[in-house]
Amino acid sequence: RSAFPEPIKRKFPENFRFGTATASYQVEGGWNEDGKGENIWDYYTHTYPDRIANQANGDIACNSYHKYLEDIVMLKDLGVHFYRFSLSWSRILPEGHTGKINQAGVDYYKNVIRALKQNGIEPYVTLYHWDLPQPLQEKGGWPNTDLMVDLFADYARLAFSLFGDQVKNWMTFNEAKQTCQLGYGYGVFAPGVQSNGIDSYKCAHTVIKAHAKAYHIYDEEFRASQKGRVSMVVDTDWFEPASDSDRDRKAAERKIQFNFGWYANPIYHPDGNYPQVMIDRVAKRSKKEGFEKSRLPEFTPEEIDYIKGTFDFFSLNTYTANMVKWSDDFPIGYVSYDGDISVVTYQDPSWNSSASSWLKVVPWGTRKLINWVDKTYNHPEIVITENGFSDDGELDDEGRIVYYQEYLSNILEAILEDGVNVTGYTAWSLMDNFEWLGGYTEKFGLYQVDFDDENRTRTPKKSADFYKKVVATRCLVDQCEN
Ligand code: GBH
Repeated sequence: RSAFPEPIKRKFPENFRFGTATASYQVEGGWNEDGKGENIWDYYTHTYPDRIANQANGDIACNSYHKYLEDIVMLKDLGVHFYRFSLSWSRILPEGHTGKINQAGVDYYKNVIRALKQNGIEPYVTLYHWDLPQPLQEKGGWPNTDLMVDLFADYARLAFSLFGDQVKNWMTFNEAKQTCQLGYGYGVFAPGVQSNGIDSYKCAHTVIKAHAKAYHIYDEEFRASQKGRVSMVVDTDWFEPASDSDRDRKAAERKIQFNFGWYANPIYHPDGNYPQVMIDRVAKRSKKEGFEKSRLPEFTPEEIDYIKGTFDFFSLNTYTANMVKWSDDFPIGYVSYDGDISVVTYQDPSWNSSASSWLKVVPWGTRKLINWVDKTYNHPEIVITENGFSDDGELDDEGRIVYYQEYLSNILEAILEDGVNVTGYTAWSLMDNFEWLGGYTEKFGLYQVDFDDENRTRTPKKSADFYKKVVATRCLVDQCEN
């Protein structure tokens, strides 16, 4: 036994990639410039301003449409390996279809991608981060499966052909559950349709098919020459059983299957299709409610085969955790996704909070989640495509540093001790931006943005310095000896 303790050396592996992320509507601004079409968030924030904190919108946001070179200087300073951003569909296709291409929009993204590459930063591109062209919403939007699968596939093909020589990591959809359940279920996100447990299921069905079609297009038309990777981002909280009882454990599993398996199973599970518990429960409740068939659409066996396996790596967004308690089935009467699940969730009052009501600091939950994903989906390569913390935007952002330190530490333990294949991490967000219903009141940035200043001046926070050190050393604070 040595008289001295072993030096601590807990490093992220050599091939591990660090990045940071934003999304088009949240940062670009330039909402009607140079031929961009209107999208559902433009329409929603302009038509229902009271639904957003301080009646804010993304008309100007961080003005990245004009200031992208400054953003890239920030990325370069952080030393990140990649930048995850999204394309604004209606900037490229103002009417949503490929019959009309907006060259200025194409040029904008070509410029962004070129500048990133020149600075040694890999572009990770999301095709859809919630900003559907408004003309497509007027034709029914995502619940209109027949319309949307092909239109999305056309858009994806165009993006691969325009940018795929430079872009090697593609994500089709970001967190489709937010689009479907918040946008077409509860109706709190754009487009504001309230059809809980009906259109929200149709929306998901469309998105999953559209993703699969885009993946096959990449496979058949682009993979050989472009040699990139395609994935779909699925998000979830970790769900911890409220007790060791069988019932609470069953409830927590049911919750994660509805919340996450809904999208992940058809694509990432070796058997494909929706989770069986979801198929059974929605069918049973639909029948009791008097529907002729299940509100959950069915995939044919051919569709199940076509969809399963349409990924090159697993993209996972996660921020927080919830406790889950068993409940008897909610009474029949109000048709809803929540009734289909019938569990009770809550967050422990002892968990540290953030500026967002839903976001509590629960780092151990992320370690459990990535282990669950690893086990459930047969050990895929996992890239954490979003993780982060909100506050009021202060430069001395100790809360964010603690969050990143603790979450990254748990991810590192999952890699080194549990053997989970996590190969990348993405901090949400590069800079403060338009936080959807929260407007500019919940700040997630490593960089502060002054939204009262016409210049949208960016200033690094303390956490930017912290993240920069982690990226450079592959080590967390006090976990390596120098
Ligand atoms: C991500 O969603 C998004 O991808 C990103 O755009 C966003 O900025 C980031 O997280 C931070 O929120 O109480 O009805 O308003 C994370 C999942 C979904 C969590 C929406 C908060 C609020 C629902 N988020 N949810 S509601």
